[in-house]
Amino acid sequence: MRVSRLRELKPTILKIGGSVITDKDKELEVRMQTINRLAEEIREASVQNLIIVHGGGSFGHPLAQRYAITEGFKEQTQKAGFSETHHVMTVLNGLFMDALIWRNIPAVSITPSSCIITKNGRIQRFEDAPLKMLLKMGFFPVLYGDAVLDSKLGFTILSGDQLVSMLATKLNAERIVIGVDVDGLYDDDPRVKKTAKMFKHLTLEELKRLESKLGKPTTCDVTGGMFGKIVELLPAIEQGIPVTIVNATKPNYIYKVIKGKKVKGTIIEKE
Ligand code: IP8
Repeated sequence: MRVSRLRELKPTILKIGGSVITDKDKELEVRMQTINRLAEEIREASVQNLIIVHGGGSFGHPLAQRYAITEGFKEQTQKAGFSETHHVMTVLNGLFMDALIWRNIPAVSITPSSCIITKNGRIQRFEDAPLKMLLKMGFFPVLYGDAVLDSKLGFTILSGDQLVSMLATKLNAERIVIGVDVDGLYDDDPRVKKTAKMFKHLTLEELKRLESKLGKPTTCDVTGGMFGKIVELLPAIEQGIPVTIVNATKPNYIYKVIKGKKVKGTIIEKE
């Protein structure tokens, strides 16, 4: 079959937060059971045109913070830190890939640091041909937040959320699903404040008004936690791509949401 004649459906972009697949309180602590369960849910949902992006959790973030990778290249000692940060992300990605591939999911890992260059932390160049071809052929590309080269800073950290937003706008995605470790988007951190209220539905305008009130991260997260996540998604929402935020630590939530079924969570739409 000619590749040019293969499917051209709009993709769904699924982000699995680092706090779901790792224990953010313990460095390099993977939650393998959760990864296996999520892989099982993705297999059972058997959807087409899915791009998966995962975060760094207790793999990428502590190292990135220790070596100040986000701030850019200032001294030679950071070089080992850049390599280590990128390496631990490939290790976490490998564990995720194991879980997907051994379940016969045609997932293929795309290493962001090999196809993306940022400028002052924002994506400047992205070689998207392999990703587009993988999608056309029915593979599931899997990407992740990574330590990447930066044309102004030397290097920096690229969050999975900036990646999700860029992919969604570039490929005009059908929707974005964000799997986190809380039930949705709250007006305060629900793990700290019991009175925090969850939003079921928000329009772009409502979200912009709320921006300043969204919770700042309480554990080590060099890319801004929930606040950073949502701000990154604004361009995609502006383009009319809906975002659903759900609790991926709860069994079957990811399965249901990618199947298009209703689950508890926050939906953010342009209007
Ligand atoms: O967890 C950051 O990605 P995120 C990845 O999606 C690293 O913010 C290397 C810290």
